[in-house]
Amino acid sequence: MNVAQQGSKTSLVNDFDAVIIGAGFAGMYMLHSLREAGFSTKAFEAAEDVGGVWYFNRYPGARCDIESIVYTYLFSEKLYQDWTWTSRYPDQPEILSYLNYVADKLNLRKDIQFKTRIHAAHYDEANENWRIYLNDGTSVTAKYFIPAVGGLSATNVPNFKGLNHFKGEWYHTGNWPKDEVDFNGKRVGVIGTGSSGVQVIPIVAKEAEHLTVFQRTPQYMLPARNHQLDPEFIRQTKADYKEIKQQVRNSATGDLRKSMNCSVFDVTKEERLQALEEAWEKGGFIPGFTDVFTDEKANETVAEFLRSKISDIVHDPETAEKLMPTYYYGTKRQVLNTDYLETFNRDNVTLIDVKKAPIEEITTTGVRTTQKEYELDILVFATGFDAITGPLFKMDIRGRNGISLKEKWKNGGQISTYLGLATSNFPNLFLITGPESPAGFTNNVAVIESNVEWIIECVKYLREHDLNTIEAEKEAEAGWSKSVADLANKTLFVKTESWWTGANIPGKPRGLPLYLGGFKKYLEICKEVEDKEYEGFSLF
Ligand code: N01
Repeated sequence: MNVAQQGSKTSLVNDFDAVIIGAGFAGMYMLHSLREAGFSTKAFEAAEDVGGVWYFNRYPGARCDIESIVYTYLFSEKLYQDWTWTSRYPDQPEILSYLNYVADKLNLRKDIQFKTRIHAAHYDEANENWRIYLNDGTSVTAKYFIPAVGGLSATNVPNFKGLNHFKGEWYHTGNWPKDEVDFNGKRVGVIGTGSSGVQVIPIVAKEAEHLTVFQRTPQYMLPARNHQLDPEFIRQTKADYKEIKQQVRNSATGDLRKSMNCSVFDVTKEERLQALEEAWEKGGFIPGFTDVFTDEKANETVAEFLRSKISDIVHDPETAEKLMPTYYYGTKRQVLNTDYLETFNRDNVTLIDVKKAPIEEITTTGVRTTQKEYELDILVFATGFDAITGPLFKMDIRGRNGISLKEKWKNGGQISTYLGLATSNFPNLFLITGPESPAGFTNNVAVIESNVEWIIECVKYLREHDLNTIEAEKEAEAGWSKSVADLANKTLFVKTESWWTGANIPGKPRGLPLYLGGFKKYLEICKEVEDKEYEGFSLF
């Protein structure tokens, strides 16, 4: 037991100054920072070890689509210099190794309790603390409660009739077993063609006797052109550490992506096509024209270019036609791929359009659509996540007067936060990559670092000023939520069904609770609030 010693007002004995949930990128950095600042801290993690989503998403082909040199902690030059990434886009085993390296270097595991789920956290107004309930029936108390659970950790297995009766094996990409799954000689079905499906499909196709892909919405495909990093590039990125950190923090997306800085229509058609061809050859995300996500006609120019690539690559015209997306380009999270379209030229791969012929049932031996039954030995759900709020709603989080976070945000569908970092009626609860933060549209590691650093400065301020509690004010929160919604409503993103808009989960309220003003602007706003001694928050 630790006695919270900050400030004369604090007489309560809490188990910890801070409790964190999760030991992924966010939880690990938060734990390190709180400890460095002298706060007694405990992290709880459901998995057996560190890694967060990179612990659970160990499906074949799992790879990050943000470049390794920035999908990494930048807060510590020593950590940066002592680790060497091997490829442009790091795969899951390498990211997990990296997080293990960090956990070792910073000696984090001694303050993480693994194999422990938190099912509830309740704010106690009398004691001004949080009581956090563990799955072993015990509970702990802390002044600060920090669910560092990310936005993409609550897996979504659609409620198909009959799944319980399926006699084969089935897996979700986001909760993949540690033991290798053997696809050799098997009839495999994959449902879902988002980032996860697009990565797992080419790998499974090479092993399985037959692969059936159940696609509801085709995606625009961008080639990753992943490659090994050469020693000179590695030497240079290490030498450029400070500039890279600076560039990330001055960017719109928290990475080194370049933007075109002009409208689609400021250049000629030839110039536009040349820029798109160059981007296609280079691989990675296409540098954004300023109006591509706000103007339908501008958007269509890029969409048309990407559709033409599908016809170029896929031999069978009928299959190519099924793979053609019609929604606004980029308004579902963009997908980088390696050999995805080429996979449909294989004889052992079949593409089924389940928008046309929806899945009716999982039978004991496979999947039945309204048109046909497909016999399968293994079924893979690449069906994504109950994103953004899902991981928080899995817990019973209650603030003042017993008000539940789920009720606050779900009734009327109104998610509301201040800066994506806090929400009124939930004192001393801090979010990392929370709803209404730039996460989801930004390199998440960059958002994590900025959120953690803001939180640390905040709790240090509270300690220095002998304050026990910080809480977002309702007016500030309403203002932030409105600005988030206003920015989103000017874009084409809100017109498409995606996990960003909540449309992937039946019955989930629609919206786009992510800040689209750009990472740099977000950092400036957060800094201003900090400089004005937490304007928009009540401190007491
Ligand atoms: O999930 P998704 P994901 N019947 O929601 C389909 C990050 N990530 O796991 O589009 C039939 O994108 C659904 O169809 P539709 C990244 O941010 C990153 O792939 O809703 N199909 C869709 O095709 C990413 O965006 C990396 O019509 C159903 C698919 O399942 C996010 O995680 C790798 C269905 C789900 O796609 C989520 O990606 C992996 C149903 N009932 C993930 N329900 C990298 O860094 C859903 N679908 C590369």
